[in-house]
Amino acid sequence: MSVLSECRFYGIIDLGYVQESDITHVAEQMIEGCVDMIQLRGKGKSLDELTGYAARLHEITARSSTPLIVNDHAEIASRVPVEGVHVGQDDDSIEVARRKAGRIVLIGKSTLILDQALAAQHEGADYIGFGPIFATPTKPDYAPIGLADIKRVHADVSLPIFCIGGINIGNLQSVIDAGAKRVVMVSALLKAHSIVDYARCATDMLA
Ligand code: TZP
Ligand code: MG
Repeated sequence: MSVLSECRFYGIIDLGYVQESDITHVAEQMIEGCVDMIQLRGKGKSLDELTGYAARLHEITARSSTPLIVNDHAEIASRVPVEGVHVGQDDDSIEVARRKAGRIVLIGKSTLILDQALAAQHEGADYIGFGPIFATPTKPDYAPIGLADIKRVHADVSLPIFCIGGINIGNLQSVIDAGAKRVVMVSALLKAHSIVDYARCATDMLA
């Protein structure tokens, strides 16, 4: 598995943007573009559906040892050899997610403010998402937090921190300049004319 500490660019395959029939092709393009880590996010999909998608994706990601993380449902990790699970503030606790996975996996947690980031570290997360930094159609109900706290969260939290939310190639430099070392992209990457080229550009900027 790629070492989490070396992962800088995290791509999410969100089924709100990608047809189920395209997920493996999208994963292949992300990997060709040097995405370090991939998440499967499928709001509203059943556990059985997501388990099937995760199994298909893992056949692809395993070839390049790209960690595959599943969103929300730790049970999937007990059925498919994914490398990790991502939970939000309203999902299972990290302890419960670890129990449901039933084996050692990476667990990431979404955080919106510094206190949540510190709490996630205390709770035993392996990494955190921090944001939404900018307004995003992918999570429209959340107010963006802006760039101001990025330096502070990096000073106070020792886990890998992935800034997320409304990030694209056009604003990525401002996020890096604000102190980010790692970012997540969803819609910008998935809607790119060439996922491969877009990912390569982002990974170059984060190198
Ligand atoms: N968590 C915080 S913002 C966000 C998630 C899942 C959505 C990010 O999506 P996009 O399209 O990169 O703004
Ligand atoms: Mg969630």
